[in-house]
Amino acid sequence: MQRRRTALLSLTGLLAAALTALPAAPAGAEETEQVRNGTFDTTTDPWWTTANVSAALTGGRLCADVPGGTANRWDAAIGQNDITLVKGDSYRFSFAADGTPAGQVVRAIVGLSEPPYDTYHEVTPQLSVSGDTYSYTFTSPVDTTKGQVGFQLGGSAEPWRFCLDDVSLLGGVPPEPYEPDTGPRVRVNQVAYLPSGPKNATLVTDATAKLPWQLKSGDGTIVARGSTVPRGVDASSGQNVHSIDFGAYRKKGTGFQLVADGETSRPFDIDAGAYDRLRLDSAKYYYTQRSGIAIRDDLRPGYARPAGHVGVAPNRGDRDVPCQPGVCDYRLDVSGGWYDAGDHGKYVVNGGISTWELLSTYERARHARTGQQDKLGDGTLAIPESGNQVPDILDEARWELAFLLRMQVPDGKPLAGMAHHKIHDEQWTGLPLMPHADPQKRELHPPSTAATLNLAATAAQAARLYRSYDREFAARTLAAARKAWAAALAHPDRYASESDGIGGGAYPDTAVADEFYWAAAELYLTTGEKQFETHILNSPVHTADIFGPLGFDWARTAAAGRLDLALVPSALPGRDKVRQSVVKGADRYLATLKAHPYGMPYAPDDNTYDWGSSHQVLNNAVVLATAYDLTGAAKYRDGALQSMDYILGRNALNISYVTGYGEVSSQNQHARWYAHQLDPSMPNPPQGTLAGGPNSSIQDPYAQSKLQGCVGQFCYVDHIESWSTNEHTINWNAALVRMASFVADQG
Ligand code: 9MR
Repeated sequence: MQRRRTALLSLTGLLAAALTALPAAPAGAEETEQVRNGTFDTTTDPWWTTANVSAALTGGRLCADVPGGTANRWDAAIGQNDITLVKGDSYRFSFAADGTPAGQVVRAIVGLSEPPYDTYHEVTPQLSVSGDTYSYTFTSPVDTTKGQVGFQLGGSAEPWRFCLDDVSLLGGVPPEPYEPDTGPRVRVNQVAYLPSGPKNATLVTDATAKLPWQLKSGDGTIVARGSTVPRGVDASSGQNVHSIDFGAYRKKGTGFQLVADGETSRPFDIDAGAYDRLRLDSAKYYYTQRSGIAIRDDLRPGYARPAGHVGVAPNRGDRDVPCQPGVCDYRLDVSGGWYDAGDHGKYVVNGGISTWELLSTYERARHARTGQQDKLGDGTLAIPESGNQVPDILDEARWELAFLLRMQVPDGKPLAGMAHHKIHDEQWTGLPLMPHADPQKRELHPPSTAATLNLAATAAQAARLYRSYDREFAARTLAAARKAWAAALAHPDRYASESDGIGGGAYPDTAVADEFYWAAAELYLTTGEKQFETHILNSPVHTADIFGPLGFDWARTAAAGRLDLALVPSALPGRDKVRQSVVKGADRYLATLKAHPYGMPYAPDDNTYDWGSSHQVLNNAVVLATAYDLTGAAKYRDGALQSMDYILGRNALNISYVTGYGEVSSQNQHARWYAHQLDPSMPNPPQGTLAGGPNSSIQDPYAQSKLQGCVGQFCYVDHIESWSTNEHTINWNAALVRMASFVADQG
């Protein structure tokens, strides 16, 4: 798909912490007020209210009675339209407000007054009874004369009173420079290194000659020393850096710190225990993503919620869902499955790769020398099915598989056997919004070849993995996979439209040779049949060099087939070559990692970090881990282990991208029901949730207002509004489950 690329600054000197070269306010720019009558001296014009809000002048302010019992913030609102915004200009948005009784919140936005009602800036402060003044600066990502300043007041159970004054949107103000707090310049894995594993760190410094370093144990004793290795300017961050290798130290302990250049790192452990926890937490993430079932507080304290999309008002439910107009004449029960991410959409493309990576975590454990199957076995994940004698990881994946099966076009209908690409809301919803409170109409989108092959691949894989637990389910999945395969062959070029991105993500993919290859591989490994073997051997994908810098993901699925053909025993002719191709791919990632002063197996072309880069780092590490599983060579294992350091804090921002792991971690991921940053009564994402991570294209307005000109690793901000750098998704967490399991197994 075409992506807009931002021009990257080329930085030569040291940029220790700062990153952004923000455009200065144009010389002589005048500050101009965009809001009319923000002071309410004699009238409330031209402000409007929704019909359920009664507003009037009260002592030179606007005061409003807000009804209780509305569902969404925007169900009761006050606003002003026809606001002009200029792309790239900075604005100061300020107002004074109070709310009675205490505890009420207002969602104050600057956005578009017409569909699709984009929001360019939003805040949701909790109001006091005595009143406060609020002020924020942001940069407009668009040119429009249809802007809106809005105060959204809905969502409260009880009626309340809101008063407003001195509303201002001042154009031509200088942009507020954004400087992330990157803490100490010694960058480490803030969670843990394995006692027997590699131990590397990165020092940000302007020194060009080597420097001494010391390792301190929890009680402050110096337990090891050495010298840094100067590495010059790192392209991925623009920083001058040194690397530190303290792998010779192998004793277990907690609270270690690394000291160099007068800086002391954040603390870390030398111990494998954290990875046992991370394996479980990253896999537990899926239960709270489930649609169609109430989340139990006894299983996830603090995360209980009613079942989403089961047809209880205001939900319209996923049990009887029509197609988009003109797409089909039937309705389907497509309840269940996992919500994709921070949104309420459910997508077969993306559901597929996510299911595959969870199943492959389980399957790897069965075949690899260090695999420990019981670690995600029955009773490990605290899910409703725990105790049913089936490994919990299989129970969790089955929740999604059941949904994928429901997305298949029924017999007798046009395109029977294909899978609908996705089901989601008719329009994008705002944040926060609990799944059960989503009032939107839900629709099935057209079947696609890619979705059909995602179904074929995962259902075929399921057939071999569930056979010993549930023969009937295994037979059902295999039959569905065969049917999907035949339907994809009959309709090999039905592509999801790139522009079908209203109300949900598009997940467009017009290159499906890799999905055909993956599905053939899974069907072959399950059945051993000649027809699938022939497809594999004739596919150009089989011998193509598929281990590129960005790694595999929902759109690039060839690796899913290749890794399974390499790892799962079969009689495939030329299987040795398949295994060698994985090792060759791993050699390349190892070379990238060795050349990288932050020790990452990830160096995208033009330093353009992709959407969800943190999972791409992990998926490249999966190739390294698989090379270790195939060969037993320690260098691949060490490469895979070292990749985890970047995710857990050894990076330019000094942040762990996994919630709850490390002293400073991502915690405000874009999420409709973990929206703590917008509504203090809601939780943050559960521990073990991976953030998408740096994304050079910064597609969302919030990131655009903070990160213009960012370099690689710096294109990230831990803010709920930054959906292009800071979302969480089922496919990204699957890569974390896969790697956390591998690392834990090496302990
Ligand atoms: O992860 C997806 C990324 O690779 C795409 O470039 C992007 C645009 O199509 O969409 C991302 O996926 C989002 C999906 O469309 C909707 N749910 C949230 C996903 C993560 O942001």
